[in-house]
Amino acid sequence: MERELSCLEVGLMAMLGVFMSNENEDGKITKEQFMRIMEGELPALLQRVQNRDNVFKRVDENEDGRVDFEEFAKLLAGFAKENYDDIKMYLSEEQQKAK
Ligand SMILES: [Ca+2]
Repeated sequence: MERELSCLEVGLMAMLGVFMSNENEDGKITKEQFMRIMEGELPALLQRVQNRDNVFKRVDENEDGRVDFEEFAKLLAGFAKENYDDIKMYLSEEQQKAK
């Protein structure tokens, strides 16, 4: 029996889908691919940073010059955690607009 995906399932699948559509055969993405994803999918996060190179240095925890899914997921979770209040306000404004 098919059921509709929950909101969080959709969110997780979107996160995985963005990564998977960019990953290479080694299951990782390059710095260039990572920066393209950031520009296209998370422009608000990029706007906040002074030095874009630092974003990559921060996400590439094992310093292999590539981003694996674990590093990518940690970045997104960290972004949500650090910007909890802003995201909450943004979502509530969007909900108001939708009414
Ligand atoms: Ca890495």
